[in-house]
Amino acid sequence: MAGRLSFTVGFLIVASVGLLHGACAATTYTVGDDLGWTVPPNSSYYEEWASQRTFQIGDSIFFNSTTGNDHHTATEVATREEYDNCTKNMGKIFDVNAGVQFPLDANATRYFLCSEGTHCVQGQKMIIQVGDGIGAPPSFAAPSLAAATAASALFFSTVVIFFLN
Ligand SMILES: *[C@@H]1O[C@H](CO)[C@@H](O)[C@H](O)[C@H]1NC(C)=O
Ligand SMILES: *[C@@H]1O[C@H](CO)[C@@H](O)[C@H](O)[C@H]1NC(C)=O
Ligand SMILES: *[C@@H]1O[C@H](CO)[C@@H](O)[C@H](O)[C@H]1NC(C)=O
Ligand SMILES: *[C@@H]1O[C@H](CO)[C@@H](O)[C@H](O)[C@H]1NC(C)=O
Ligand SMILES: [Cu+2]
Repeated sequence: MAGRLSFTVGFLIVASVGLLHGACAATTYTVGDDLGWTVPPNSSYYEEWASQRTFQIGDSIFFNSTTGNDHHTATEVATREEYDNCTKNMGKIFDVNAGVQFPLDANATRYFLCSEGTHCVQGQKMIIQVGDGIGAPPSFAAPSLAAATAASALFFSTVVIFFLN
């Protein structure tokens, strides 16, 4: 009887430790930690930062740029080639001076850069491998389409205003 009870209690403890561990597994990483998201001291800074961490589904990355007067963006581009090229005006562009968070919602390899001036060329860029890194981020297509729609809406309203004047 006593043996059975302690077995049950032991099982419950193991089960709740397992649950706690599961609950703690989702982590929000502040990109660059105390440095935040800015022009780094060397061009491999953020790639090193990311390679020292293990990202998994459920985690988030938070871009914070509060120091200095420089303006920064967190731009996600679709391919390694665009990343290597520091391609601008593609993908999702977020003004990060208020901070922006990206949920890592699927195993994928994701490419982020700052599209201000030469910041990307100076190393303000980062590759995030989520899990096994296989596959495209599912959140990529829809928001970039929405951004394209917004851009063309802006273009057409500009054209309309031009003709009205
Ligand atoms: C880049 O800077 C960081 C922080 O100062 C340093 O830890 C790292 O070794 C540097 N990497 C290179 C390649 O110089
Ligand atoms: C961004 O970083 C600064 C400096 O470390 C900190 O004071 C601020 O609270 C952070 N902002 C957010 C929204 O976390
Ligand atoms: C990257 O740059 C190379 C060389 O300038 C160019 O040929 C290529 O089309 C660019 N690719 C992208 C995706 O921007
Ligand atoms: C994501 O990758 C990890 C390996 O890092 C793997 O254990 C897991 O099953 C993968 N999840 C999905 C949904 O593919
Ligand atoms: Cu920047």
